[in-house]
Amino acid sequence: MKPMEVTATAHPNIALVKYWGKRDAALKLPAMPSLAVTLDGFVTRTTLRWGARKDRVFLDGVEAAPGAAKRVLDLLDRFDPGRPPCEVESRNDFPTAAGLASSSSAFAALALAAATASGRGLSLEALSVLARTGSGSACRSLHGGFTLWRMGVRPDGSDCHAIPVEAHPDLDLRVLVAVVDEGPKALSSTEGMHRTALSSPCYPAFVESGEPLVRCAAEAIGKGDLLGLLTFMERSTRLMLSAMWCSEPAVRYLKPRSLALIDEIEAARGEGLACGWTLDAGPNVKALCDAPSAEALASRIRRHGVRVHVLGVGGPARVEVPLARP
Ligand code: 2P0
Repeated sequence: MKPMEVTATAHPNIALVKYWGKRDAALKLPAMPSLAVTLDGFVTRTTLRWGARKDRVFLDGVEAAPGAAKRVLDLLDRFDPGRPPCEVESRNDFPTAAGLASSSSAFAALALAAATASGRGLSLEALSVLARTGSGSACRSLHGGFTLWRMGVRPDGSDCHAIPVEAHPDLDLRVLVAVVDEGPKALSSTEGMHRTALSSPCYPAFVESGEPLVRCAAEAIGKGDLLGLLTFMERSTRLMLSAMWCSEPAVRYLKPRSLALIDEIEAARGEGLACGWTLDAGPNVKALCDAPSAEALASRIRRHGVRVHVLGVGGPARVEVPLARP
């Protein structure tokens, strides 16, 4: 068989209504629906050699530890159980495993590269299902813009994938990523959400909030109602953080500076900027705002001594077309 090399890119996505807990850990089926925005500016670029000498995985230039490599190779097996040996090289242009959704773009790019290299003509929905089995939130990064991850009802997860959410043309959002700490987190999302689901008395309240908050947030996006969207995003975030904190032992990713930034963003809103905050599985704070507020908000956040990335809404995952040789 002739070796084939494919390169795919994907952007990470940030949840506006959160996923934190599974109803089926092996298939990565969530216990709640979620809604996210894909970010431009940050990108994962993955090259897959389908038909190499042996299986090898490199993440950001370094050979992956056996656990991480297995997660990658297991996904390739799902595309083709009889596949040839493969080499994977994946690079992020932003910090990995720091609560910046790096696994969402990594597994979306890998799934797209694998679909192309294996020659399987898959619908975007089927691709989203397969990306999900690599990392849950990856199913939302195949699309650009806003996406809704449906829970689905089938036990095999074949209807549990992301779908696009149409945004009002006037909704011109910016996402500010304030980097409080870019080191890898001590507790993985997979373990943190498992512990939360098993031990937190606040977890049921968070799970119940998912469906109505997704519906309200999707409506707000369709109407271009930014203030409504910010309200639903902050509510979902607070419910997730409460569920995390009430776990045994507590799941806590926040740092004092994260709280100072929340204060700053709320103060800016009090003074008239259209903005709100969210956090994920890490101490880094993300602020959502309209385009005209972005620079003023970024400079307020920088006063706290943190680096800020000002990002827009990103496009879908893509296969890079190789340049024709002369
Ligand atoms: C989300 N996060 O909705 C939530 C909010 C973090 C906080 O999805 O176990 O890497 O691979 O499905 O997708 C991070 O968890 O976890 C995440 P797995 P994933 O974006």
